[in-house]
Amino acid sequence: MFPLDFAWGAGTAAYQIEGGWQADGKGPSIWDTFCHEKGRVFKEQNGDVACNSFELWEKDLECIQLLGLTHYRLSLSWARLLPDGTARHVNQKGVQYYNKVIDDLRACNVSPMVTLYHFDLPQALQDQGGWKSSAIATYFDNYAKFCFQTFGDRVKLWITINEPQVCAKLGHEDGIHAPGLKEPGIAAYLVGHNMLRAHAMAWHSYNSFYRAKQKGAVSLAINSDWLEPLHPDCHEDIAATERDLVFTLGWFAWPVFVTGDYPEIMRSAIDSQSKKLGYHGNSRLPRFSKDEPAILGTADFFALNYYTSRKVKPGGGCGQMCMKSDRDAEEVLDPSWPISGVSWLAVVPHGLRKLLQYIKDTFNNPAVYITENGFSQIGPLQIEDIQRCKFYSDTILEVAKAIEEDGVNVRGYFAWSLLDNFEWADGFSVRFGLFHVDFCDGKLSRTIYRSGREYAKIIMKYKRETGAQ
Ligand code: GBH
Repeated sequence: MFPLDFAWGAGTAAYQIEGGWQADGKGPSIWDTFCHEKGRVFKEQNGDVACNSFELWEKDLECIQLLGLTHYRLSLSWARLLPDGTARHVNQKGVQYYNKVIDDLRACNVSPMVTLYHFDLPQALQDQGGWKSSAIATYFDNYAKFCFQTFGDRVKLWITINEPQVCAKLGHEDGIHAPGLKEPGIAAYLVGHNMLRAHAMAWHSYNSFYRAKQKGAVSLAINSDWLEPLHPDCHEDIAATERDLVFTLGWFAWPVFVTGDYPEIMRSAIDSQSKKLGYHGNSRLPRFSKDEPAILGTADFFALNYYTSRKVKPGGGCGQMCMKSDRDAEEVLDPSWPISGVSWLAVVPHGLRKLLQYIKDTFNNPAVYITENGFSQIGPLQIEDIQRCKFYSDTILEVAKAIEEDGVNVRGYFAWSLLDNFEWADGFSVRFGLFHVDFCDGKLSRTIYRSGREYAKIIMKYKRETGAQ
């Protein structure tokens, strides 16, 4: 049984749904720039229009109500609110848009969970070095304070940064996300570091200036696959799994929840690779300064994005300086796991239960929100998406077991995503929505998938059993 006040949600992100990339005074973000360059995204698609939620928000609200969600997770476009990234100039049209979204949600008895940063840095700040620059933490903190001040009377659940690991690695090591940098083995650690500093500063600002009055909670959303040794009895595989977990989950969760610093295994792996490759100088993994706000304790709950699982063995290095070599862990799929529409998403619902248990044991039994979990389709449209129905019912059953049998303090579950949307480098070819969006019909009509109807039933059953509204 899910506890009273359990959050039943679905999520979206500004760049993936809003469109209106230049509407009403919005400044450009790194995703605008990235998509407008040749060869970056599937078929050169972009989020200029996407689901046009900037104009069609009320259609989204209808979808939210049809599902019966208690919570909706959205992200704010930094450059829509502060076009050059700084509070020197506030775009009131942007403020009005989000005020309306938040007020409409509340009028329908749906609580907003708001992400401040979901991959879309204002281009003006990228031009000053972006996440690689130390100054970004203060810019982010100012933006966060502006949002707490402006929306915090009505928003009680905040995510500062979504998936810092993905921004750092895909954006600055692999170059397949904006800003498209390929600086292997160095930039990602620097970016991750500045994201942790930025997150911590924003949490401290909330704690000092807003918490007493607004009484909300702030965290950062950490993505992790569940990882287990390829051969459960093989010591090398066990050690590789531990390293891999530390380089994904531990990189951000360890500093925030356990010690205020990176896991020792991570630093020693990086430093020993540096030595091996003859790289001299400071550790490529930066150190936190004692003069800055502490990182430890800067999360009021654990926000987890879970999609899939992997088996792990040593290896996978690139022979040069890169994160893969540092990590020395190769991930493989278990042939028994079905694959969804995209190759990386093997369907492993029980991996979520195991990961939740691991989080409970490792991070001192925190309150957990599953802030993303979902299933993708490609190829011909199937409104009767039977596979995705099974994915959701199996996964939600695993969450129930984690709560009832393992005693994990899970407080909410957010399906990804409310709508089919702009799936980053995959453009519109990959569909995660509970609602289909027709990107060809000019009206961007939203149509509920069978999985949307099934999710609505699960929520309705919960409401009936608990008497929740
Ligand atoms: C989430 O990340 C994002 O927060 C969300 O915006 C997105 O829509 C959703 O996933 C669905 O993808 O292409 O083989 O290099 C989930 C973590 C990390 C999973 C990057 C996919 C790419 C693997 N993602 N990973 S690959």
